[in-house]
Amino acid sequence: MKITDAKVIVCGPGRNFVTLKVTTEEGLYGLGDATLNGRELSVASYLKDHLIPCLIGRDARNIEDTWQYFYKGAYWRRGPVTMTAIAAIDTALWDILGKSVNRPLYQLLGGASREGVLCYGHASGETAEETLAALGDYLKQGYKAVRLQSGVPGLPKTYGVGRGKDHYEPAEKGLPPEATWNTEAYLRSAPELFKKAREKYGWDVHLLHDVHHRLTPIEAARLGKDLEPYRLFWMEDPVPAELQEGFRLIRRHTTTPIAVGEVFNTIFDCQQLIQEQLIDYIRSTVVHAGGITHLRKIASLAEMYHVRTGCHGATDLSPVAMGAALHFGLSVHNFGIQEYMRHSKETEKVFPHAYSFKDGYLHPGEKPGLGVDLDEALAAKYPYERAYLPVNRKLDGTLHSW
Ligand code: CS2
Ligand code: MG
Repeated sequence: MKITDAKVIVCGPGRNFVTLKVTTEEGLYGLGDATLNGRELSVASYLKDHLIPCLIGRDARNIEDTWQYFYKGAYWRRGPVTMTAIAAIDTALWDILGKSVNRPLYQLLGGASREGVLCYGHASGETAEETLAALGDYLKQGYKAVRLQSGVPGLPKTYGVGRGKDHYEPAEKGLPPEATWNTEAYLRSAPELFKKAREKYGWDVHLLHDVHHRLTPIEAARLGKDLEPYRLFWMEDPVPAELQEGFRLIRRHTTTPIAVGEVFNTIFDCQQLIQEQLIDYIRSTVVHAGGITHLRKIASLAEMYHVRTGCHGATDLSPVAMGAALHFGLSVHNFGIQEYMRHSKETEKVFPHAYSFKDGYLHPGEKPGLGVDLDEALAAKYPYERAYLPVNRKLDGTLHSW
């Protein structure tokens, strides 16, 4: 099953995406998401200029060897651009394998371990009241788990709020927008939001929150303690996670579950967090952590330490990544939850897919491989336009994690 062609399709239906399409001598093709929000063209070039010349002629069935070839073969290892490029190749090869035996991918990963993939939506609003109204909408749609993000009093805008009811798109065309941040105002307002949510909607819905890398460990410990009465499903990215041991301090002070990992790209970024049980959910994804092959290895390590998966699923991960995540999530034993930030209508049209949502659960469908396609003619109608994620500054102008 020789690979005879591989091409990179860059398009912008609602937001920018990079997709790899690999074709074999039998005419089978597989897709891989290669989107890295704000740095899309770096991955496109890494694939086009460096990896694809070495991919042509390889046997598409040798997925593990191809992974090792591009990981070890680069000499310069790890990093989001490298691992997203490798992920795209890996995902495309798994897609081809499923198509070659006419089976949905989850059946090649060990079959279904559950009926459906529990997912969470994103309720947000400028105020707590707006956010709670949005939460009510998600409950009406049948969601069992909802992330709450609200504006911070005194700040013009903040992460996770805005851009439409059903989905949130942080990247903006032009140069990076500048946001402002006030930790003290945030630490006062966030617990209030969840207190009101529990008072209004009770305990039958899982509530999640994304701190988005913005606190110090002691501030995160304080937030975790303040949130304990509201029993969150998780507090996400409480601190920047380069210092894995920093989570020991948070763990000493609070039982609020912790989720980390959407910015990780290899098992080494989370090894200590998992082995010391400093986190409860690992959010690494198919598209940014080296593909299905590597994500399975991360999940296996996590399983040993009671850590469950909670894969990232924002709008900047294409339906190709979502499809792959759902096959993985349906099968992996220590599954936790899958993020489901709905894509725009334009995105859905360019990437027709077999996955579906019902009563708070997603299912990848039964189509061979990933069950996701790319309409290249339609994609060509949505050209790429450079866009950046915001940068964030404290009130005194100090640059801060966004
Ligand atoms: C967020 C993302 O979904 C999440 O948990 O952290 O929206 C993140 O900000 C974007 O994926 C960045 O591109
Ligand atoms: Mg996040």
